[in-house]
Amino acid sequence: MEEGKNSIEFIRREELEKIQVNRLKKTIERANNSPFYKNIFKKEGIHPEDIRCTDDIRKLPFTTREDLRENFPFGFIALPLNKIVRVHTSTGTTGKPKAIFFSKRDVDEAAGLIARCMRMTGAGPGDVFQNMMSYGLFTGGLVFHYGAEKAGVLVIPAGAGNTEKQIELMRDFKTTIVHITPSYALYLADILEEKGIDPEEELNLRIVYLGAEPYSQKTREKIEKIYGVNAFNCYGLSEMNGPGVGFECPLKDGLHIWEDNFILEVVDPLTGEPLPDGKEGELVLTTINREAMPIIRYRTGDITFIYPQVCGCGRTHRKISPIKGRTDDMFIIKGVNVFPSEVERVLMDTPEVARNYQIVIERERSLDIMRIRVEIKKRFFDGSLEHLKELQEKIKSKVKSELMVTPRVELLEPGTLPRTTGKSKRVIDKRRL
Ligand code: DLL
Repeated sequence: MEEGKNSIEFIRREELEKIQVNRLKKTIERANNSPFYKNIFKKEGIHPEDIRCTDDIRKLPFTTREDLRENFPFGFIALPLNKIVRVHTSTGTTGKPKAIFFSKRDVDEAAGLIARCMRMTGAGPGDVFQNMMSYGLFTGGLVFHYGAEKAGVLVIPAGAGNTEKQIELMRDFKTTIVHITPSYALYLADILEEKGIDPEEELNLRIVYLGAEPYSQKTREKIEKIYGVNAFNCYGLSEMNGPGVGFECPLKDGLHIWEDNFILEVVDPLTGEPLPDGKEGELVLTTINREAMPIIRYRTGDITFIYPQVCGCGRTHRKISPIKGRTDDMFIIKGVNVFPSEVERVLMDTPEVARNYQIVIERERSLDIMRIRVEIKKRFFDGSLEHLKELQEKIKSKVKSELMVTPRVELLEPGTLPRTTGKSKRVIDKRRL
């Protein structure tokens, strides 16, 4: 694969479209070998020749999480089992997991995309990369690991957790890049602070990849400041290989989706109708370069929009905005739609706030109430009661004016809320318990 301006990243749109149409046709042929799609294609009379341009994708039906669950474990595989070399799973909060299968080529192609993302952010031979994502069925560990090796960096397969060891590894091997969830990055910062280690002075970090959960721009800035690094947003989901589906370029304004591997759509979550660029809706993705388990028009549940303009970096693959949240994370308080990430944005913009928070939704006499439990910096917590009351009011009115919902605010001492080394659980919806 050529690198630099002649690489696939900078390909002309017309050429990219041609690749997409050819690969989409091939995907339909392949998918026809899986029990799930064979049945649907037969019922709906779908053939590869129906595809003449990328918009023809709209002739194909959506695939949902329920489809994956109902056809667990082998209903989507399009290759014989003896051609499949790996499985990852993703568990939702309820029910059966989703199983995602990879052929040898799929493993290699997924790694190629990660390597592409890493190079795009300036990583390469000479870098020491510590992967602080969990290894095992979760894709954040292994899938990223293979890609990092392909990018030629020295990989430390640290996995998530075991914070003391992480710090030791970072110091011993002079780690320059880490891949971590934003919540773990903040937790790690707490531990470093407790130990009196100044991350900017005493560690060698220059890049942090933050992904696997939604977070606000303010949280990114906080992490960049604490560690003295450049932090890049990394988006992905197990169903589409795992990490590296969308990744920020050095301009850090939106995430490029690698359109030679995925066809990108944003639809109205209620009607499924395609939305124009710039309009926020649900991201729908189709794999067009996978053989073991093609997935067509997958309803990701993630809320974003496609950037209407071409990126200043010159890459022609379109960008999406950072994921605001999932359709099923959104909660409605007195008729107002609220995403946890919006609450986070307000909190992280408040200087007195420390690094951890939780949103509790409860019902009181048939009214929905949002309670924000937020840790504040020690020196403010130890301040006068009067100041605490003022701060409580300040947060309350900021949330009210930005989100149009009046919350109850509980101020907590740092370290009160549970901390996580993986994906955090920010919302406790007591109405559903
Ligand atoms: O979280 C894959 C991954 C690993 C991505 C490491 C990035 C880094 P799942 O466990 O299947 O896979 O969860 C996928 O997590 O649909 C989003 O809702 C959310 N998500 C992932 N990355 C981001 C991100 C991995 N950068 C689900 N921003 C997705 C916001 C994210 N949400």
